Amino acid sequence: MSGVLLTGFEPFADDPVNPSGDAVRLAAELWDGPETLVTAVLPVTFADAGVRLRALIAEHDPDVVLATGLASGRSTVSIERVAVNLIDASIPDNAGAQPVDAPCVPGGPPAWFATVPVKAIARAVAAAGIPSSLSLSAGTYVCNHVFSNAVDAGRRAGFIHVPWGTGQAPHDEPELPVADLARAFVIAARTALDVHDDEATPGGAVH
Ligand code: PCA
Repeated sequence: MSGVLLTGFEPFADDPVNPSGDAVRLAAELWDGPETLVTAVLPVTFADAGVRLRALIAEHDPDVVLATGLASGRSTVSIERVAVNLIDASIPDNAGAQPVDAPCVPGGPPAWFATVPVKAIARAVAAAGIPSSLSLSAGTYVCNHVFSNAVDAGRRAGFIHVPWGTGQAPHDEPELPVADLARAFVIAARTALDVHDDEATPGGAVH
């Protein structure tokens, strides 16, 4: 197909909701093409999440794969730049597995860069009035595992971490409206389809 595979995640860590899954469902309603947008909500398990993503890629043959997940505590829509080939789970996944120091993709490289235009996406999201930033680590849990598999699958692939949706945060973590998260996903998908060469603007950090 010509288009985008957009994924979010189910709830995990005993939380009743996951804003990434909610926003992906809403993004499917907002999308007005012309390319196809296929959405899915992935399980938060090391055994199944990467396998399911690769099956969706094989089934739909998308040009772009955008995976998304919750990063509790972050205040911006974070466009991830680096997938590291490392699982080191600080909490059990939804199947009770807690692998330590295992590769996401056995035999793969130490890390991959996102292959979508991360700076163009971050700027386009911010231009829509939604707080956005670049991030250098997607962690070593299931999100990074899916990000690694997405890039390794050879598509233009990226990962977006989001804050809690408004009214969802279990403590006093930062929140953004789920409608804004969904809009950010639509903008990211549109930008990833349209922009092939990323912007050469400073986006790094001193530390
Ligand atoms: N966030 C977790 C896994 C699922 C999700 O939404 C993570 O950042 O790895």
